[in-house]
Amino acid sequence: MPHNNQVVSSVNSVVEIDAVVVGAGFAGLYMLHLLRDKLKLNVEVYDSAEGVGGTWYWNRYPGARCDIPSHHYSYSFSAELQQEWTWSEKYAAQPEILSYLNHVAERYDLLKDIQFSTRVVAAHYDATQQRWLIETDSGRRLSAKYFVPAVGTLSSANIPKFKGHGSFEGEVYFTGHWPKEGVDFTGKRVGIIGTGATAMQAIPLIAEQAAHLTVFQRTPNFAAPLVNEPMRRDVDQAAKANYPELRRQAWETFAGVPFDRLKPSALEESEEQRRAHYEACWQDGGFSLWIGSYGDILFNKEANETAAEFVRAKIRERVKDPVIASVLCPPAGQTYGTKRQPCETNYYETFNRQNVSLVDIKKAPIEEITGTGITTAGTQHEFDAIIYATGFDAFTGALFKIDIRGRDGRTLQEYWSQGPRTLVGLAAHGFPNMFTITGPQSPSVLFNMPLGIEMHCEWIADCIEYMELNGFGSIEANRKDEDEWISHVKEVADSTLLPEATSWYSGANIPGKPQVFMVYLGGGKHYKQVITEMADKGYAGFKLEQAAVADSARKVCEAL
Ligand code: FAD
Ligand code: N01
Repeated sequence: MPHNNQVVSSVNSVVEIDAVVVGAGFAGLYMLHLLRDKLKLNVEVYDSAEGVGGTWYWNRYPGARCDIPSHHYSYSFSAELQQEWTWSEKYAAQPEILSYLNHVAERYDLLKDIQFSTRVVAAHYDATQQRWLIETDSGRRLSAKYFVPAVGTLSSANIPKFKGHGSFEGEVYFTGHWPKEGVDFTGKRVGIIGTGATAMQAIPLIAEQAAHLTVFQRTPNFAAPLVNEPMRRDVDQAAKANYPELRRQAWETFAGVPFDRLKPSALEESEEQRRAHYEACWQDGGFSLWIGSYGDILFNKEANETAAEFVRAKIRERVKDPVIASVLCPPAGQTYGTKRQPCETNYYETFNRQNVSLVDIKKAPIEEITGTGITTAGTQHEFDAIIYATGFDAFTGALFKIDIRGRDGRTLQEYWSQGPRTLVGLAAHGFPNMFTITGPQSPSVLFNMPLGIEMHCEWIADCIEYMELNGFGSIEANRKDEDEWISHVKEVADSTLLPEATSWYSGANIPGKPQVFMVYLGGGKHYKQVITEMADKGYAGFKLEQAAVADSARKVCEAL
């Protein structure tokens, strides 16, 4: 993409619209609906996928499903939508969530404004025009007042480049780009790298099919059972009769999902009481143990260790071979739940199968990918297929793949070279009229994401409406307010145990990535109050400039 002045001078080939949204997942779909159908703006959405769904379009690996109950892992903005959609399982699987998002796209007639199989490659801000100049890989060039990269926090795959990368002659799969038609592993020798939430969902199902499955584990993980079940009619009816209350309760909690067993402190109870309480949470399943058991386990190491030891005992109970169990057990000193707790179904029992083996690559690291398999510390493992379940370059990966340049041509990558810099996770100084959704330094991945996405999309739409009705041409986060927000995010994070973990929350999974804790841990409810108050005060913390040129978006909004 040429520099700003050149783009302006070759304006003939540039399509003028009000807003460009990148991504057609939960965020992009709702953003389109609000900007187009509520504000009546002229909006185009782009996604490199062939269809809607985002996460749920790409992650088609066996076992992919949500870890928040389906009634919560869904949009709340429409009572009708809530009533007409019936989930078939307590925790919906990928195909069902994808069907749901397709239903939403059709119901709100969104597809006609989404260009699929098209990647946005560049977005440059032109301060004179107060517009973004955006380019796609199909060569389409757009001038838009607003740029909303709804590109997803977990959409850019982390694919480690081991020695010999690319030389394996068998089948290679990436969980985050799983083939649409599925994969049949029957009779095959399969190797899987990674033991995060993704791998833990896939491993039990692949093991049932493959001739042999070898799991390469670097760091053992604390997981708890999901306890999924077919949707009970009474549960569905109760949810549908009480959706507003269900959502209200969700907003009262830290992570946007209600749990009714939460007690203040693990240390205030006897060992016996604690064990019984952990057991009840374990039986509830999902995140009940993690964020629904005791309020202090993510703040106090001693309290945390009680939960950690409870999970270790469960692993030892479920895995028959004590040597394998010891490799699967996170060692003393590794805190529980400071990485997102994976939810599993038969994961640990899978290691009791004869056709499954575990390789501890912390002890014997992967040396090389060869034409026929993987070499670890001198041992060659032969495979027909290798699966990378190695996670994501979270928060910044997908944004950095776009050549985003703000004022004076400064790239987002340069501005964030020491870690993300945002005001409330929605905007960055030097990047006017650009809004991120569930971006770094917002509650993001530590809050029920559809609810968090709705909160952000509604805030952005309200902000745009305010700008248009008041004749503003640009809105930009103040550097000083950004500094204060970043300090606040750090201060809150440092009061917990989470920054201590080597996790993708801090960028620790990506070699060379600055390690900064990227999630706001003040809770969704408090955060919502903060951003609402900013808006109520005329977007306190932001600098608003009058429009330099008359624009169509304003006329449309004024006509409403
Ligand atoms: P995404 O769904 O990631 O969509 C982003 C879209 O942007 C993608 O389709 C991508 O192709 C597109 N895109 C990116 N860059 C470009 C570009 N340059 N040009 C064009 N298109 C581009 N969260 C929960 O709260 N609960 C859960 O249970 C849960 N389960 C999850 C399970 C898995 C396997 C994963 C990976 C994540 C899960 N998450 C969960 C997080 C999940 O990512 C969010 O809940 C939500 O789906 C994110 O929606 P989104 O629209 O923000 O981003
Ligand atoms: O990714 P991860 P994920 N050499 O980063 C290993 C959501 N999600 O896709 O731990 C060897 O957690 C890495 O090892 P280590 C959820 O938010 C939700 O599993 O870094 N191994 C780890 O074992 C989740 O937290 C669900 O030592 C390497 C694994 O690969 C997030 O997505 C399901 C390596 C990656 O684990 C990410 O989960 C799935 C290397 N170079 C995902 N690099 C639900 O249940 C990485 N690894 C809803």
